[in-house]
Amino acid sequence: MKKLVKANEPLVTHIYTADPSAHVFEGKIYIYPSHDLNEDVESNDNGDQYGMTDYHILSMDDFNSPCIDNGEALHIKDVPWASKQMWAPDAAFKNNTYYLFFPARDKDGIFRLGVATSPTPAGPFKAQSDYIPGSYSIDPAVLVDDDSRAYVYFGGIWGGQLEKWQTGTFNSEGVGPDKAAPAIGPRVAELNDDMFTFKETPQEISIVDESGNPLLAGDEDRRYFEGPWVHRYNGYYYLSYSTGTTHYIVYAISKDPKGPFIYKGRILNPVVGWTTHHSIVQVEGKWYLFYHDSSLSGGTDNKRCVKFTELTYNEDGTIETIDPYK
Ligand code: FUB
Repeated sequence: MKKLVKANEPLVTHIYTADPSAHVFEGKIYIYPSHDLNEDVESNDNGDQYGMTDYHILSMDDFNSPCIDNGEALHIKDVPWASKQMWAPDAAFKNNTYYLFFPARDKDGIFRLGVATSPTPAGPFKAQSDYIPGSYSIDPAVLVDDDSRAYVYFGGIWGGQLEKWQTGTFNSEGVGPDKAAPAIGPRVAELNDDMFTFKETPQEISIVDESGNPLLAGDEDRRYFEGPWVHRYNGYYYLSYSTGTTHYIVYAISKDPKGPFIYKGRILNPVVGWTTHHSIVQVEGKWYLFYHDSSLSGGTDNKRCVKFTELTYNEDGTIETIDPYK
């Protein structure tokens, strides 16, 4: 008998999983995670310890069912342009097709974003022969809006290389701004109808405080680090992300999918392990946070496990902060 899923417990324990992007497709819950390798690598700020080579898609009929591993959905050997490090993916449905968006390093060691397609949500997925032209950095998250326009949000500093793209082209010597200067923001680009190409040059998203001032690079409790996710609630776009060095998942809201976004608060307190990464999904009228920690490996940064918990909105549209261990 397969074990039923429980809140705040690993969805699966036979493999390490991270960076969960959850969606409801065809009446079931599908989770698109990274597949962490069971290997011992010393951690560094470049993220070399995250050497993933494939994706496995998880699914469950509902929150009273077992979580199924649907097997290998895409391997790096079948991605002609990629060399290593298949990091946080996401999926979207449009044109009667499922699209898997994923980052990996190209043959020059530069992170790019790729797309793969499948007629079914669990795959297997077939990769496009090249990465999205003009794409860079990591952690793509795709929002298909009510009007069917699709936007990809992406980017991460440090190992995610955003510091090296501040001029619009790759500068291997690029460093982050001074602490008192505006922080580097995530990027957004609308996708063309084919979902394989950008409709425009990616724009930097501005995240501001309640007075309209940009969050500063030294404001590590609030500034953007990596792992964007955008969902809609009550007419607002909610952009949530990891603060990296301070290990929070926080959020900011806007009436416009491209921002500026106004910082609102914390969604998730720090988890076991260095990274924190999440997604937010509505299932049968309730809202859920999918996240990961390193509890399954006793705290090893690159051996993580995906979990979920319920997420609560207050009447004013703010989100209650979740403590994952209380
Ligand atoms: O899983 C590799 C990287 O770690 C992801 O791309 C980041 O968001 C962080 O979770």
